[in-house]
Amino acid sequence: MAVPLEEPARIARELASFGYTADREAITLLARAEDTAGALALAVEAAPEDALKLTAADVRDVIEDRPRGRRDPLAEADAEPISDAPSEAPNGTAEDPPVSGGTETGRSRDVTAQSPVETKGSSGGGTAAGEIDAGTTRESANASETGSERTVDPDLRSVEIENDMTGYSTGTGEYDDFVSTFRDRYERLAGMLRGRVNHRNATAIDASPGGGDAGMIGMVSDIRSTASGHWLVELEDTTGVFPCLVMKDKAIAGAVEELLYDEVIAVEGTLSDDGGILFVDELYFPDVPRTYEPSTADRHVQAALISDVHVGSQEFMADAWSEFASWLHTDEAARVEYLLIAGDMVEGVGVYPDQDEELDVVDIFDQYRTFSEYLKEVPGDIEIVMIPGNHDAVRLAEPQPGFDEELREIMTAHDARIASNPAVVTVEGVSVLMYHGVSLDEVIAELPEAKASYDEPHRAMYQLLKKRHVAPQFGGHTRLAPESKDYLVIDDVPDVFHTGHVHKLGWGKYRNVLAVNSGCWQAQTAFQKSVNIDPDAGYAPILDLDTLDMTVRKFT
Ligand code: D5M
Ligand code: FE
Ligand code: ZN
Repeated sequence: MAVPLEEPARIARELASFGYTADREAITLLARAEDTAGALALAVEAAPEDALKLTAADVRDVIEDRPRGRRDPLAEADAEPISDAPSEAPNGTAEDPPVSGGTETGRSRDVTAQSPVETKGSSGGGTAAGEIDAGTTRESANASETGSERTVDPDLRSVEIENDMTGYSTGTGEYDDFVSTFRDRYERLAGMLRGRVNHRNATAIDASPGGGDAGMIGMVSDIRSTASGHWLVELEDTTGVFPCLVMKDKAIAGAVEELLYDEVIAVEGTLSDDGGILFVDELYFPDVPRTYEPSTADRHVQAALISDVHVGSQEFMADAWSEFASWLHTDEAARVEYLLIAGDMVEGVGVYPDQDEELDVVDIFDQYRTFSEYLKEVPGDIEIVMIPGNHDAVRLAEPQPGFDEELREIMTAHDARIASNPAVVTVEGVSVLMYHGVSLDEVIAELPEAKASYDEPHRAMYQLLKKRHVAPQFGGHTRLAPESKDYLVIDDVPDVFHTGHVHKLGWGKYRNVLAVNSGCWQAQTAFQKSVNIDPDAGYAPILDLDTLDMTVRKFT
């Protein structure tokens, strides 16, 4: 009898019901045991009282009927890889390994494996799914090979989190705090632009006589078209505001279409004879240097980049999630050692009008409890990092601090790392800027279709990289919390930019930076139907940290 693919997830769920997570090795061993249920019960009974996670050693103790008791941590570190362990597994198990890669039913499909370039990228999940459909006929891996591949060496791992403002919020909501936030934004973005133009401040330019060259770095405070169809862009710095005119027939007029309020740019040109206006010849964004070279990991290791799980919604795709979690237990996923979740863990309560009609779990804490149960299906040896989104129970205004103690208590089982939105997570040398993505709605609404659309969310992400700010425009969809520092500035160019929120899958490279919008685990809601949002649900982009290539897997 073939062991169904969901076996590992079923085992993980069963363990979860006893309050345990487990290593992949442990689950593999349980799945292979002749009497899985019996072994599971024994393992749970024998597990050290204070343990949250069952290890392979715990399981081996009961399967091999070794004397029970606390394991020796040193012995565990030296434990044999599990390829050597299941000698008791009859040969028959080779045909039904719980860790088979792909199934006949094609529940997990290798949607596409390509290294996108700046100009191409994906064009949304639907199209991408049609491109390559590998994996559906892949043979199951030989059980005797499985163990060695799934050995995880914690010493090789590294996760560092920067720009995490959790616990450092200073804002009181006073006007003065906004002044500091914007001052900080200006200073830091202006610092990136200083080498490009010969900057003089607004007051100095105002005071200078007409004619001659001038350059200025400023925050966009107004954009108007003139009666004759030119663009009047007002730039503000710490000393004042100065009007800059971009003629409609100049090549740079196209750049005006990309401007958002409150972003910081530099311009250069000539002053009008009366000195009252700057005619712009050049316009610069802080941008990513063209020569940017991303860092990569020193070994072949992968990270799954997901977001928008929306547990608690009637549309949460529990089956797809379990397929994904099961796949993580397979050999094919043996190198997936990190799981990054970019916000909207749960559906939340009262996020949108009439949302309660579509709730499966109505209490917010119960939603996190349920989410935590689903998280336990993920192998216990995968490092998880999560940031909040607009549906999560943290303040809505950005930057959003990471989950508070009460929520952490609920989600302790998997020992996930929790950071603010946004945060920079460096995984084995690869820096991943994680941001939930509420500003993407704004970028898509404001910019022309070709520059940003729901079908190509990564293009909207390119705009944020170009502006070196994750949420430039203030006062629209995106709510900003005043802080002494602007945590939304993209100080250092990341190697990977990971967002979610728009529920559309899309990825591509912008000047060598991989931008990934990761889709969702929620089927179309009534609201989304009413506004024609067709979500890409059940996709898991898998990133090779050593090459920055991506493979997208579909789970249904
Ligand atoms: O956002 C999912 C996507 O759908 C995102 O692009 C916003 C949009 N959305 C969803 N519901 C609404 C309502 N009620 N008003 C406006 N925009 C909406 P998520 O954060 O997952 O809800
Ligand atoms: Fe969402
Ligand atoms: Zn969202």
